[in-house]
Amino acid sequence: MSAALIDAEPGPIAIDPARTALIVIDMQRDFMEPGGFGETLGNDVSLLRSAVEPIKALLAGARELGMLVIHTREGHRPDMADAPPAKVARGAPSMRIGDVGPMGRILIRGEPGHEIIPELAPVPGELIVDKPGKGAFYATDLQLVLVNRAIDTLIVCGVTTEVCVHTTVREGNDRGFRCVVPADCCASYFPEFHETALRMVCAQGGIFGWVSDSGRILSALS
Ligand code: C5J
Repeated sequence: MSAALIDAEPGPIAIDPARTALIVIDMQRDFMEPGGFGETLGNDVSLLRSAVEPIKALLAGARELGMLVIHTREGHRPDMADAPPAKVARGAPSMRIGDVGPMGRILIRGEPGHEIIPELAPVPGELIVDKPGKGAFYATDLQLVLVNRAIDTLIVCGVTTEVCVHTTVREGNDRGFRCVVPADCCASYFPEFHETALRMVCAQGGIFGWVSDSGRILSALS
């Protein structure tokens, strides 16, 4: 299909689906399920569930159109060589990164907790970007992948809104990508942070990008 006009804040944005990537951030068991990284930090992981069905719908629409779909996972090498000591030492969690929990070692690649939840599992051909930080561009090949595919627009969703989604949007915006955030496809352990983070994206004429939702994006793409 040619250009699609998405209703969004602060105003509509025309996208070319062939030059748009859907980036699903960190929908991993470690953030979504009891016993993972998110819960060790004292969070109620059930607050993130609201994003699952809207992301599933957006994924289905993107797959139908043949859009580029990229999933990210936050985590570290088993030897933790890429885990900054300052990150591992941070706070007073019940278990630290690398400790053994009910879903294997916390936030470590290859462990069950590091996997994307089954409802949103990547299908063959979709890219997975493993990242050691909060932003999906930092210490990954994401920018190279996007440039090689002539992508100019990113639809960025996942968890959590104010941490990894926001960091990725900021990184993408600085690299010249137009970033659209579907509000209902993001979630936070802190609902007030979710709301504020979304407002920050589209304030000041869209200082970091656009905010829309799965329904408006899917109707533009249909
Ligand atoms: C966090 C993330 N919240 N994926 N990671 O530590 O947002």
